[in-house]
Amino acid sequence: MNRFLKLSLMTVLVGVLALGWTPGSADEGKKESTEEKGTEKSKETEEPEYEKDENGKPVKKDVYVIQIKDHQFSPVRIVVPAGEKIKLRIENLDPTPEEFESHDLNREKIVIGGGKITVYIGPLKPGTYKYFGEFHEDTARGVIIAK
Ligand SMILES: [Cu+2]
Repeated sequence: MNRFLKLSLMTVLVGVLALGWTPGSADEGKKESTEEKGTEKSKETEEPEYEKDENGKPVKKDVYVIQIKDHQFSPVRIVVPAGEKIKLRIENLDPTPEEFESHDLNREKIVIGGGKITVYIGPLKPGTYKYFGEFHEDTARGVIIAK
């Protein structure tokens, strides 16, 4: 993405922030994901739940959470099922913005400081897919392995 576009996006995001985003949502996000997993477990015997992605295609409700802290991704390596649409949630615990970017997955999306985004990927062929944080490329690197 070019610098000008990035700056414009950031300005819009800061505007949204000023209008009503409340701090501490990174923490809430973590709780939420724990609860989701808990719910999921109690429904183990039922059919898997689906929701729709931005194109209206069904995607499994499981969420894979990747956090950014000190300009590093955690976990650095996640394993996801091949052949399925995957929902990723990227949570930025740093106060500075980062851009989740992957040439292998053809995705790039900014995460504001303290914010979180959802990225849908797949269905993936089995293999290793690299991603990085474009704003801190030296330290922010990770892989998604589809099996
Ligand atoms: Cu970019």
